[in-house]
Amino acid sequence: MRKFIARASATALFIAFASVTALFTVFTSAAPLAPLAAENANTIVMKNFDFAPMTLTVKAGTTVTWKNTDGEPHTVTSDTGLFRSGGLDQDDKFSFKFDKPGTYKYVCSIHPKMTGTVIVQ
Ligand SMILES: [Cu+2]
Repeated sequence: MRKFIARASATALFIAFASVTALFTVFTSAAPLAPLAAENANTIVMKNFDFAPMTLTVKAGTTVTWKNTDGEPHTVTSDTGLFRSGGLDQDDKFSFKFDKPGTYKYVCSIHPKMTGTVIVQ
């Protein structure tokens, strides 16, 4: 009898847990996430002394935005001089519109090991 009760309460616990999980999934997968993803699609984040993603592929005419999340200043400096952000402090942003197809390499001029590439199709 005790064994049965233990099993029954384990089952009840599992069902309760599953219901909560299902509800949580329903609420967290609601529509508001979609616009956020679209907004971030052409954003490159500077984090832990890296550009993320290191390579971003976009269509011609796209404006790419960089955002520095580090406590250290970074820059977005094109290898060819096409664009140059100047120093970006934490939470600062820089945007550039890529009109022509090509491969655009850039670095952080303060930390030259930080490199990134934008591929415009
Ligand atoms: Cu840097």
